[in-house]
Amino acid sequence: MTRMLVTGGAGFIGSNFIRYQLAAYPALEIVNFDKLTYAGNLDNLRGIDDARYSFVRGDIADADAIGPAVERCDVVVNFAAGSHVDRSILGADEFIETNVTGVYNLLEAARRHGAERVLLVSTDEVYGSIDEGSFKETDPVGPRNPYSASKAGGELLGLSYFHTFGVPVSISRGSNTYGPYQYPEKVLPLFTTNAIDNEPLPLYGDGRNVRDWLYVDDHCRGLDCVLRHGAPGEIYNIAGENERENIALTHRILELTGRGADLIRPVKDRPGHDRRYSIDASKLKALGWRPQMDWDEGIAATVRWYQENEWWWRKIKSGEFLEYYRRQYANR
Ligand code: NAD
Ligand code: TDX
Repeated sequence: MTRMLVTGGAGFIGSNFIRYQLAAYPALEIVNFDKLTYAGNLDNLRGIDDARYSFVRGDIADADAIGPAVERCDVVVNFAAGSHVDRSILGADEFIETNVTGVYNLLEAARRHGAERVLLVSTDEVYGSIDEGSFKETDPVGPRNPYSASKAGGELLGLSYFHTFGVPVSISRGSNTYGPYQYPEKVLPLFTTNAIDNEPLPLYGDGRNVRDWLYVDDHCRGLDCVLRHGAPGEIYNIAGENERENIALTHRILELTGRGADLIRPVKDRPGHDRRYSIDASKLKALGWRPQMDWDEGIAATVRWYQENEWWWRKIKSGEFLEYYRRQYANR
């Protein structure tokens, strides 16, 4: 593996992954191919000054653009996606375009070029909700919102390209990820930055939905383990092993920002809101990976990062974001 194409590398997890790979593998070259949608942000990569790293602006849904980028590389890691459930409920067009058609274009290019490995970065949400126990990779998918359905569609195409054409596709299913550089539409950075500004925290429904929180560095190490030790045609869960109710997460953010519970604003629930996500990561753990970040330390470090990096999120929380925020939360 000498040259890696990272698609969607200007987003949250992709940018953390690029930093990690450049630091861990001195001989590796990385091409970051990103459309720079509202969620793509070159500030996420600020400070990377390395001849082994290059950026190409492009759309994976454009077959003519992604083909040559895939040809330049040996390995493809796809992060590019519409990634926010609430936006997929407001309108799913871009989710189908990127998460299904875009992934299809990547697979076609990888098939033509004979790529060494394709890693499709996917999500625990494809399983749907589980009241008790944890999903294993052998369980059927049951996505319940347009975002997760589009991610499941991309995955299934990937597996079909493995079985039909022998394209060496692996799939990862990560839990809710948190850490620096996460776009503040997702609950953790949204609530943290709202709390810093003494603004209400819009908590959906009864606040008892459960998510499994995975620190971004643990997610990146998990992806690296799948790439280097996982098998083509296989799926790997990447769990944080750290399940929390949203209300508990909210109180922790308030504590860390020195705000009171009066900022909590219960609002109408998300349609089709999955109650609980839980995955079993035994398969990846058997390859030597495990989540390392302790929750108390991880959430404290993350909240501190948003407190210390207002330069990063204040720009974002103006412009397009305000329009989205009004649409999503006004009169809710
Ligand atoms: P993000 O929204 O922060 O970043 C997505 C990136 O993809 C952005 O840089 C955007 O510009 C780019 N992009 C979007 N459409 C594109 C297109 N058509 N062509 C090229 N680039 C495009 O997302 P994230 O939270 O970093 O998630 C990355 C991946 O990980 C996604 O595939 C997501 O489904 C998956 N995932 C996310 C989480 C999570 O909690 N955030 C958990 C599990 C899996
Ligand atoms: O304003 C909010 N209020 C609220 O109560 C928002 C934005 C969210 N929530 C709740 C909904 C969920 O139960 O918080 C929980 C987390 O919500 P999100 O941050 O939107 O994440 P989620 O819907 O769980 O999906 C995330 O995890 C899986 C990522 O966005 C996906 O990209 C990933 O695949």
